[in-house]
Amino acid sequence: MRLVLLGAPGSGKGTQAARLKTALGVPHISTGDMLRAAVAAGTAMGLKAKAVMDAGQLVSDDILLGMLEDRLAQDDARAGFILDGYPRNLAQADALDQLLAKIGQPLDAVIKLEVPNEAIIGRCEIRFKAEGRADDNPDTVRKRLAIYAEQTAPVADFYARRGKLQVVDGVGELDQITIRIRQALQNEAAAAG
Ligand code: B4P
Repeated sequence: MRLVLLGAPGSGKGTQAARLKTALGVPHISTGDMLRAAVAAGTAMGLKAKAVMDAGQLVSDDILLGMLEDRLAQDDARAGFILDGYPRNLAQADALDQLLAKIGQPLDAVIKLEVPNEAIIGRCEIRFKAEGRADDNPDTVRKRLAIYAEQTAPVADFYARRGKLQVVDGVGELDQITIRIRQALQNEAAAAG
């Protein structure tokens, strides 16, 4: 299974990917987690990314593509993957298409988690208080939501035009949302024959 999870920051992509990876038997590849690991390791790239992430902006497409290419080349990704946080703009969507064509691993499904902005701001505020992630600060979350609307929302249209997009309600109990996603994947598989 090669799956992309789309959705606004804080829509629960990472939360759901962590639950789905065992059931689907594929790794959860989160570009946000990879960037945070680079920040924690203090690499040159991590230091550069930190300021951009803390400000709620998107890290450069070149850095992300290189990182993703290396990750997809690892053995465990041969069985497939759940991609969380990538693509975040149309240039990344094009780059992903080309990369997957090059390695002969086209996407099976794209799921978008839909959550109203007010709920997202509330979730991130809870995490900000619990974990102190700078980009969960309410003002920064609003900035991230604006960037999402401007740059990432068109990515959903990009996949919808190809008949690949399934939209799932991301509000409710975690178990319920996981069930909705798995149902959407079954629908996609049935439609693909
Ligand atoms: P990400 O790590 O992708 O951060 P996110 O969007 O906040 O995570 P997600 O949607 O997975 O939400 P989560 O499950 O954690 O990106 C961080 C930054 O990295 C970006 O701003 C950018 O700077 C950079 N970056 C990453 N990828 C990039 C790319 N491709 N290009 C450029 N830059 C990139 O859930 C959020 C919270 O909600 C959690 O606390 C969770 O417990 C809670 N929650 C989840 N589901 C819930 C539910 N159903 N009900 C209530 N709470 C829920």
